[in-house]
Amino acid sequence: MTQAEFIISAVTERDFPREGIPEVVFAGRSNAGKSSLINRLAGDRKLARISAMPGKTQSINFYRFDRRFFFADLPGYGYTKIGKAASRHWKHLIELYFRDRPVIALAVQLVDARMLPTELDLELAEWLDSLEIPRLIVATKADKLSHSQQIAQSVSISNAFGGGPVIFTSSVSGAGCKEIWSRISEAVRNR
Ligand SMILES: Nc1nc2c(ncn2[C@@H]2O[C@H](COP(=O)(O)OP(=O)(O)OP(=O)(O)O)[C@@H](O)[C@H]2O)c(=O)[nH]1
Ligand SMILES: [Mg+2]
Repeated sequence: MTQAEFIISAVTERDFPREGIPEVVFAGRSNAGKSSLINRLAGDRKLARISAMPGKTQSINFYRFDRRFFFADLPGYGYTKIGKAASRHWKHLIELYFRDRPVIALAVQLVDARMLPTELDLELAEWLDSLEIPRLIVATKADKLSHSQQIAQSVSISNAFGGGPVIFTSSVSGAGCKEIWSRISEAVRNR
């Protein structure tokens, strides 16, 4: 696997990369495990910063794999303590990002394997569908559940999103990462 490098922490649309190569975006609630999964997939623990403080990151962090594609780590949503102004800024930035980014090959939507998707998770899924951005549901922190709990949650999470596959993953054990990479490679190839 190729080495990934941090490119930019985008705070306005002017910061978005312009290479025109495909992008895989990681979205989900604050603390869902986006940055941890990116690090695990990249095989580099220090690539994306893991927040001790949820909701602190208000920027979109871009990582590049060779000159072939980007990972975009979105700031998490649903964290109540960030305040109205920051929350507005977040929404605006994300909207700009999704509206005007034809390079997006896949949106990896992360949900905590132990919970049910929230209203915001479902809203995001609907929005991605309306923009015709392909999405992949990934349930994180699978290491916290037994096998039978995973099976039960897999059904509940899938149903909440209106059906479709859910990949269970763990940034601790690496479970599910091979499957996620294969979906990413396919999406990037077909972009
Ligand atoms: N046990 C376990 N813990 C995890 C896993 N993935 C993430 N965590 C923990 O969950 C917390 C949040 O992880 P992050 O990767 O920072 O989550 P995030 O979605 O990037 O959070 P924001 O940047 O605030 O939106 C950290 O304490 C991680 O160590 C996992 O697969 N298993
Ligand atoms: Mg993060």
